[in-house]
Amino acid sequence: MASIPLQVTIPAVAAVAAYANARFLAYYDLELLRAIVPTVLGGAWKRYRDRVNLFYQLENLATTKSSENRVFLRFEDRAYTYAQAYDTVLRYANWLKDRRGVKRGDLVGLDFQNTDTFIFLVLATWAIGASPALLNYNLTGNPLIHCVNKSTARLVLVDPVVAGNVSEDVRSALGGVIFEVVTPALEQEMLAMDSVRPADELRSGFKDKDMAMLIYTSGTTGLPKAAIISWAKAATVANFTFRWLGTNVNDVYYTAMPLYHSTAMLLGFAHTLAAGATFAMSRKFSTSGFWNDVRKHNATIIQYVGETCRYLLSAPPIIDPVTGEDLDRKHRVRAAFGNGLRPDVWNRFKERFGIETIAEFYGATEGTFATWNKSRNDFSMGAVGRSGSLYNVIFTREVAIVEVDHETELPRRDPKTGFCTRAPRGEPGELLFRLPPGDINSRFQGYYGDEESTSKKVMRDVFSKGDAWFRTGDVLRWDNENRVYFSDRIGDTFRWKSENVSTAEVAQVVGLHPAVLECNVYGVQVPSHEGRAGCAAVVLKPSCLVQTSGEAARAPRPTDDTVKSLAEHVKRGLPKYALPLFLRVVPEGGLQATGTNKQQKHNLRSEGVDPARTGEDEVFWLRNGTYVKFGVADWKELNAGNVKL
Ligand SMILES: *[C@@H]1O[C@H](CO)[C@@H](O)[C@H](O)[C@H]1NC(C)=O
Ligand SMILES: *[C@@H]1O[C@H](CO)[C@@H](O)[C@H](O)[C@H]1NC(C)=O
Ligand SMILES: *[C@@H]1O[C@H](CO)[C@@H](O)[C@H](O)[C@H]1NC(C)=O
Ligand SMILES: *[C@@H]1O[C@H](CO)[C@@H](O)[C@H](O)[C@H]1NC(C)=O
Ligand SMILES: *[C@@H]1O[C@H](CO)[C@@H](O)[C@H](O)[C@H]1NC(C)=O
Ligand SMILES: *[C@@H]1O[C@H](CO)[C@@H](O)[C@H](O)[C@H]1NC(C)=O
Ligand SMILES: *[C@@H]1O[C@H](CO)[C@@H](O)[C@H](O)[C@H]1NC(C)=O
Ligand SMILES: CC(=O)N[C@H]1CO[C@H](CO)[C@@H](O)[C@@H]1O
Repeated sequence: MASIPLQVTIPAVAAVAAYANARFLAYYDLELLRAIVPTVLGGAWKRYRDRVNLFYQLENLATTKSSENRVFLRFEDRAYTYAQAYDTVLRYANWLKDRRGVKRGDLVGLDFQNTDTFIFLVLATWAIGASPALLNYNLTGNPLIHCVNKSTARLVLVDPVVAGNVSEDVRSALGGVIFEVVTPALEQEMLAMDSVRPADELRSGFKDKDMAMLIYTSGTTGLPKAAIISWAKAATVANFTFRWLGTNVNDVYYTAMPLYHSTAMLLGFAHTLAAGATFAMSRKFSTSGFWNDVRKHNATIIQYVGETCRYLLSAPPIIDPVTGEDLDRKHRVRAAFGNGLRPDVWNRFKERFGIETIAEFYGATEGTFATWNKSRNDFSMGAVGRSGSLYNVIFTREVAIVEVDHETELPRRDPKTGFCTRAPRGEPGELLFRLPPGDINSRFQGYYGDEESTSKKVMRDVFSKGDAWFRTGDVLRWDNENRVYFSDRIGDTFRWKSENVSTAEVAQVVGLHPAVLECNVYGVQVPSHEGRAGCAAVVLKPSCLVQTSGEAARAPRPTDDTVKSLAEHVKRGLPKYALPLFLRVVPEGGLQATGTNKQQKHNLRSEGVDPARTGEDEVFWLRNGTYVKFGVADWKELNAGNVKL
């Protein structure tokens, strides 16, 4: 598996070098090694020179002749060179320090959509040895109170566009915190500060494991958790990814994913900074605006997450209003980089938009490792990682896929030995990463001020007494050809007829049906049945719906043919126990997603198929081999125990 320990030590590099002479070195290994070795050595050099702070990367680029006039940032109609951005950052830093009393080691809350100001403020906090806490701008009320409180920030700077989300109840619940909207007038005040470089002392003495920033996990259930992103993690992820993708100074990296999340912040922004390239962004994602912005900024690399590519695929082609030309392939994008691209979208996306390379990675914000695959063909379509034998030799020590107990949602322990068992090749299991048992913190910094959540991610005595491993909560399969596939999130897999059903794998099959634009699969409780029955919530192509002209806002109704062919399709593609017994047709935009376009399941799951809770949506169930309407009478029959599924 192509796994990148975020703190590989020099001895590991030496080991790698030794293996590099061996005959069995595969091409993918070489590609990865070319990225890893300089990253590791670069990290050691930074530590040695007391320069772990990413501010120094901006400074180097801004004060070197060959790069100072290169464009660093593009946003809307504005562009800043490295030198201009550096000048602005120094002024903002001095404002934070002198006018707001922010000190070395403090946290500053930033509640922003993607803007140039947001980027400058992140760099400005680093410039004075402080760290930003990146708040999800969409949060309001209790979740926002919780996130700000957890961060311990005394100052929260707010984007004027989202100021409405910081309501009076938030301000009064957090009496000691100052919320300040960054109006154009306030920005003028910041810009009027002197452009003096804050002293090195403010940034000196920080260690690899110290916090660069706080990023909140989107927390599909419960309140967000504040993951500590260390300097080592930020720099290693950034440096490894730019080397692996081959990002160079002429590249323009474009993202519309929110910068408060690690994907855009680390794999987008920090990546571009490490490469010394140009970073372009949009305020937020919009299906209709995406390609126009890509063209406007001359982007060469685009970033996607989750269902982003599916949304882009489902949109009609953009036609040039003047020439009538189809603009789908009119761009300079050479690579799409991200995570969560489903196999059913992979090829269609590449073909329609003419994109040569898809680079898919897997990793969690708070995780300690990641896996990578860059693909120009479809051999590994849908795989999140691929590696050669070299990696397997070195990293089977560091990585394990273990059998899971789906009742307790924990890795299963052998009743006799008390230890966990590695899943056989090709079988799904939870992905674990080894941690140094005596010094967990050096590799996994955990959640800020949240011992309990932190310790839940660490498992001890897994294969032997005293060892320690990081739990990803993700179920993966690692096949005999060394391809790694994402199977499911733990907790999403459900039990039916004594079998374990992976929702992600079922969704992949359903998603391949031509009528399906988007699909979300989950298990629902049905009266008088053990376990959970599969339910697929789908958004269908308009051409597969009964046209009900005149009637506004009616629930979409699939045609009989569509429903029939969906039943045939799932029966062909899935084992009997995994068939979605229920089909819920939702209107476009009806499937909830996070700010990074990742699907959410919990609401759908709790609504189940009770007609009182599914609203206007039409629900079907599989009877005698085909989908038929499911209604109140059927629900009553189920409740009365008259139906066996
Ligand atoms: C990351 O790359 C930059 C630019 O090549 C380099 O200056 C820096 O030392 C590297 N940092 C780490 C931690 O590898
Ligand atoms: C928060 O602000 C954004 C941007 O104005 C808006 O789209 C969103 O609906 C707001 N959220 C709430 C819960 O009001
Ligand atoms: C903030 O956190 C502190 C310490 O965990 C807690 O005592 C306090 O109740 C929290 N305040 C709010 C408003 O949630
Ligand atoms: C994009 O490229 C075109 C053609 O070379 C050029 O005219 C335009 O100025 C470029 N736009 C930006 C934002 O660099
Ligand atoms: C399903 O998961 C349970 C609990 O982890 C396990 O005991 C059982 O063997 C699994 N069943 C199959 C068919 O894999
Ligand atoms: C933002 O909040 C609004 C209101 O709570 C919600 O409808 C919307 O889905 C949220 N958007 C994102 C991207 O989280
Ligand atoms: C299924 O087929 C059987 C036999 O043809 C029939 O008796 C039964 O009513 C059918 N069930 C449904 C739900 O259509
Ligand atoms: C980096 C990496 O592992 N890339 C591989 C991803 O998968 C494709 C197809 O198998 C390979 O060609 C890449 O080398």
